[in-house]
Amino acid sequence: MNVTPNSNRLHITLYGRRNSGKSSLLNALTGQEAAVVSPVAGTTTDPVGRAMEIMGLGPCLLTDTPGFDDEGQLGGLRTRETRLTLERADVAMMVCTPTGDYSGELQWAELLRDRGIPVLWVLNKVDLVHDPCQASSRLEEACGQRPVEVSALRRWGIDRLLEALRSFACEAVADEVDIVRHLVAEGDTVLLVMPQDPQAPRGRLILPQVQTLRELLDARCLALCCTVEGMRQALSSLSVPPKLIVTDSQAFAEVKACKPPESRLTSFSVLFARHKGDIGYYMASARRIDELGPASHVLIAEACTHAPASEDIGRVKLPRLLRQRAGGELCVTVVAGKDFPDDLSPYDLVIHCGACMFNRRHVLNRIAQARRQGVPMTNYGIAIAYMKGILDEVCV
Ligand SMILES: Nc1nc2c(ncn2[C@@H]2O[C@H](COP(=O)(O)OP(=O)(O)O)[C@@H](O)[C@H]2O)c(=O)[nH]1
Ligand SMILES: [Mg+2]
Repeated sequence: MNVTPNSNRLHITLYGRRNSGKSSLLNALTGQEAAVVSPVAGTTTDPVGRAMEIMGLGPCLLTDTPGFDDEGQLGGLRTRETRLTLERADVAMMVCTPTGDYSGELQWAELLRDRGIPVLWVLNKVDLVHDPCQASSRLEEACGQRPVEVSALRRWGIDRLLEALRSFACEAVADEVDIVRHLVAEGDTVLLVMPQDPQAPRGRLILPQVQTLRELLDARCLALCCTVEGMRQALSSLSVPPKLIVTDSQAFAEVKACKPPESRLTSFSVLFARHKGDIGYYMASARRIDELGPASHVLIAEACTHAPASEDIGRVKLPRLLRQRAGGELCVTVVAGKDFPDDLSPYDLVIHCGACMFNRRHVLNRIAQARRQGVPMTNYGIAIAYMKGILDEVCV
């Protein structure tokens, strides 16, 4: 896999009125004519993401949105799409022009503030005014932040904007959580048990394995990889037992049975539940599985709308395990993609997929929603680990 998936990119989203120059600015920032630009209000009809590397920030996803002031029935639908991007934006850019009273921008900024999304204010179209400084001051008075002055059309101020974005976004990046680093020290040996069964993709490793390996190398650890069958041989090739063993959950019992007592044990799903979500809430919520009975209602939420592999976990394996536990036909509802309900109160438990297609912010927003509504929420890996009795035996 040579390309960073969007879920691992910092999500920077451009908001503003129609015609403020959001699409033009996206093109100027990425140096591509990726987004359609026109003087016709409402040209951008869907949020469009463009991947780019920003020096000092790393892999980013810049998202262009339809104007938040879009009108009519179609406009309403577009605004709804724009609203949905609020769930995954790490950083927002508010694209303004020198004219207008900024009341719409301020209202939108309020929504961003409610969600804790930092907003970088940008004053576009400064080529149209005699005194950009005065125009900036007027916007600053309204929004309380000195905007970055640019002209997307003439490509003025783009480097300055990237510089501002770099320092500004560091706040959001600091929020990132490591995968395995917190469990190891420099020089530790770590054994990774990775079954390569027929479900594994051909010719490559899956992303959690690759990412874990990369972090171990960055942490100056020695990483030794093996399959379940090769584990004993791997252990005997070492002069001291590994500090940590990370296994695929499905091999947990076998790995536990032959692990040296000194080695700590964890699983990829547990590491990624922590990396991607709120492990404390997930673990506490998984214990609520014990309270489920035949009258309970469980919501299973998948990030992807078409993922055959997770489909059979979400639609077959998990419901079966839950029904066995609950001792009856408990009600299971499966939703996918954007169809996560606003109201979670009908459910006794939410079980989310591993969300490899979502960024951390998106998952945390869903967890925050469940928390606010007093509904327990866990994920596939943690729920299965709990039902298999693994959860109390792993280090997190
Ligand atoms: N003069 C000037 N026009 C611009 C600038 N940026 C965008 N425009 C024009 O404004 C119109 C709307 O731009 P667009 O990027 O489609 O706006 P969006 O609706 O916010 O995506 C187009 O005609 C652009 O050429 C700028 O910096 N200066
Ligand atoms: Mg546009």
